[in-house]
Amino acid sequence: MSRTHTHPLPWYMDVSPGSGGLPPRSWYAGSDAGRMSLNGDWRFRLSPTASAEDASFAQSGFDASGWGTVAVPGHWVLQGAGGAPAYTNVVYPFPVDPPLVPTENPTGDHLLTFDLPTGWPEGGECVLRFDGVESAARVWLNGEELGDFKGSRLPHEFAVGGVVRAEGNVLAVRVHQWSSGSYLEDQDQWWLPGIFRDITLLHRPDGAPRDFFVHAGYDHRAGTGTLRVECDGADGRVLVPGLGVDVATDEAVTVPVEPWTAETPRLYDGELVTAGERIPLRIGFRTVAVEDGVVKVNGRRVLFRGVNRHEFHPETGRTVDAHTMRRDLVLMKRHNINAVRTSHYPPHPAFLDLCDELGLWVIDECDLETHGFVDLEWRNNPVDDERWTPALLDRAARMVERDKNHASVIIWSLGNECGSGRGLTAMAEWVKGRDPDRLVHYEGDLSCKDVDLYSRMYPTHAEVELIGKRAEDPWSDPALDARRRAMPFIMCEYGHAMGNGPGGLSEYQRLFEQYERCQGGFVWEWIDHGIAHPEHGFAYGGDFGEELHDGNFVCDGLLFPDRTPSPGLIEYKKVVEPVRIEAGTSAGTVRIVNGYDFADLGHLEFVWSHEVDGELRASGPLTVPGLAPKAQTEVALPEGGEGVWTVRAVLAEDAAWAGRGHVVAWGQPAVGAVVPAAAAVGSRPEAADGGIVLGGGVFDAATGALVRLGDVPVQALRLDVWRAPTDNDNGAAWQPDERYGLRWRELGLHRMRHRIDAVEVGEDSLTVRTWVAPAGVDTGLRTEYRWTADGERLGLTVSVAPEGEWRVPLPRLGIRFGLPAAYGGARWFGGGPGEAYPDTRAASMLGRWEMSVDAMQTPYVRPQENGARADVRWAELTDGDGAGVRAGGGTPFWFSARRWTSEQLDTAGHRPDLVAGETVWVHLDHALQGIGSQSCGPGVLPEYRLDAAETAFSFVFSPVG
Ligand code: IPT
Repeated sequence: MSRTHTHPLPWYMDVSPGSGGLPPRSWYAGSDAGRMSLNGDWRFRLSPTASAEDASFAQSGFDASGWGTVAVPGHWVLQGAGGAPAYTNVVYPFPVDPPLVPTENPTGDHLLTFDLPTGWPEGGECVLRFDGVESAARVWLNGEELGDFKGSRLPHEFAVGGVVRAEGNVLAVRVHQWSSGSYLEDQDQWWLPGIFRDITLLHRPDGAPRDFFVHAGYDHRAGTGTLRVECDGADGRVLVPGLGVDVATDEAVTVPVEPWTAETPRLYDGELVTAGERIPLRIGFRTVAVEDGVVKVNGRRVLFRGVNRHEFHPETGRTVDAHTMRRDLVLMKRHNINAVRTSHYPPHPAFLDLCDELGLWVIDECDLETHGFVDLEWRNNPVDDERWTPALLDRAARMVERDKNHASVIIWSLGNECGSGRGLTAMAEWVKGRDPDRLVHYEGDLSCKDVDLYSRMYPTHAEVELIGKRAEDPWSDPALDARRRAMPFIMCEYGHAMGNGPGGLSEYQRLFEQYERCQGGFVWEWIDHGIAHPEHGFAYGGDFGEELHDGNFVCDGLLFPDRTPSPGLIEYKKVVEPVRIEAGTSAGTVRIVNGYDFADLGHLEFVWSHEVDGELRASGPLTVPGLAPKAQTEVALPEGGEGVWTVRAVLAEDAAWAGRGHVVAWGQPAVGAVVPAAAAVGSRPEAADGGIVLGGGVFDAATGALVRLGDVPVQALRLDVWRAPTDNDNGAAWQPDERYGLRWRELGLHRMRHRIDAVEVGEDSLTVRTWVAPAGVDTGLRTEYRWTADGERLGLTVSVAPEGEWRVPLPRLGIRFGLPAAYGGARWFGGGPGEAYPDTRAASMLGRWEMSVDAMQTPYVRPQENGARADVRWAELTDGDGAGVRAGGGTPFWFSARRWTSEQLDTAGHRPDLVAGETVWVHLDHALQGIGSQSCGPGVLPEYRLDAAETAFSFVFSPVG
């Protein structure tokens, strides 16, 4: 602990969790006891330091008319009330000297005057509840100090019955941005001080319970549920009309029930009736346990198709309204996500009500992270210092007590990235003692000594496979090793969704399906934390002038900040789809596999469609038996012949999260043969207009450059191997090797020179021989363009031979050319509708697609390579009249088009830096380097590496319209 501190420390710096508050209890909404929201506009004053010990503002009669206002709940730094957001991932934004914090400690004084509503009940007690304040608060009501607290994303309550009055109450809250608690809250996110969750005044009638604990297990053998509601501080009855249950509190009753699962979130409405209060209950019966080395719910192995969710809104930060919470969950359900880790703190409590209702497995994580100590070799880590243990236990209790009555919560997580230590052991022991019916998770201690499951972040596929076989490298202590080896395995984080990507999700999914120990994972993360910004569109680290920051590492979600799904989410939906639809063993059949853990297929309808060259020929319903979980069948498709057959599984009825007809899963059991474009040969090149004319093409005689195709001017058609590096190409600073984004730049692939060695006019061809290489090295690509024609059709074969030493893969291998801006309409037959790369192409559906070039862009918050379409047989770019150019391929190719160059994409820092120019730049790529997940995880798998090798590929161009 601190080498410098003097005694006594001010309250906000000492390690105690707080003083004056009530013990924690469960959170619930909707009882018949009176309540009053204290949300709204509060008077606000910001001071640059915490030293203002003058608490006169808390006294009745204080004149705050000169103060500004802030909205509560909210963060003052996002309301123009002073200060600014700051983003760091691991490093603390202040000198590390626990528990001391800087003198520059922004301090927000909040003041509200309120009257009790008419009809506020007499008698009983009153409780003032804070659902979340960052990072520490001291509270006065009517001049009387109630106490103080730390633990930003946890509830804190004070008894105020003796202080509150009918009229003219003055509630004063002093919030310090920095406190000893900040050392425990070093999560990878914006530092955002303020009263960011609700404040409520609650009436506690005489005879109301202090707390209650709903135990609702399910016996899958008997098909019964056992309900027992422990009640503290009152006796009462538990009523569940739908089950005919009417029992005393603390009494167990066993009845036949439908169990709760994330797939079938059956909740029974009930009521806890006490003399003083009637509390609505929503009861889900389920039992979670580790059996035979796997996590089972209701006796069955579950597979987590999860995401890590931070609370985030681009305007309001961690103040997330009810509509947005529901929207997150609806989006998750629509994308086949069945699990949430509440990284890295308990969410707004109402979020868990929605998880119960809509059906998500939840890992509820405690508000605890001390990651910044890693760079100090974990010296003075609070989780291994017993002086901090009371604060850790307080945090554990505030989470467990608050959230214990949720069916959706099946795992408690002690926190994130704290290293290891005695404090964590103490937390785990306390949690187990209080709630033996759930599992305990913590990833940061590889010994797994305190937990029920083995959890890792960002391991490679190869390591996951070893773990799946229970053949991982042994842990140093044999007893702990044996214990860990017998545990189930999850990845609490994987698939780092920063920028373009993540790649390699399908390969992980195969491992989860192959090894029962591998029970899935949680993609990092749900949403980009880009803050709405007038100049930058969405801001990230550094945009507010932070001294230390981690750039756009805060934008690594499956949703863009405005909650538009990114291609990563579309990919994840397909990879984790709960029904597999694939080619059957014999032609003309489709295999359907039910991959749900609990649900049969009764809630789905199946539809087939048949297309030829992208044109719909026929479609209709497909009868599929209501397969039990894990069962499969093969079904014959109707007669119909060649072409693309697509089968979709759609919701048969409206669900709470999507309407009837919503596509849950799809497959293309037959995709037809690839028909390469017929060769364009036979025409003779001729000299004309100072150039060379070959079929529909006009070339510059000196350089051999194509200048016109039919009526369409063409610019700078040539070999292109560069892409604006993605975040995954660049890799994270701590990645030891293979950071290709950097190595490509070192080699100079972004500044290739094209030397023309020969322009040869032949009998029926025009050949241009070139050397493509960066300055300063003798490594390059011998490149030959061979043009042929057949009437208006123009053929191009590009032959590439690498020479010299190529130690890096190529970003891409293809051609790029420019068309005038008018050619901004795209149509293609190939994969779509969205972006795809070699290792992110599961969701790419073969068909005919049409959209503007503008719509083909994926708006990553930090611009980077994007927008490729996979497996393209032909593509057209046309103007408003439908006239333009068509390109077909010898083999399917990758197609992208944009109104800026890769170089401009590369230099842009934010979306608004990309400005449409006079040219549409078209890329037709023979091959692309994969994406991987190296911005925080493993790189590109070997099969998706684009090594430089001798290659030839061809296209046929023809005019359209
Ligand atoms: C891991 C963190 O747990 C998570 O909060 C986030 O920072 C993520 O990485 C990357 O975005 S820790 C990392 C150093 C492996």
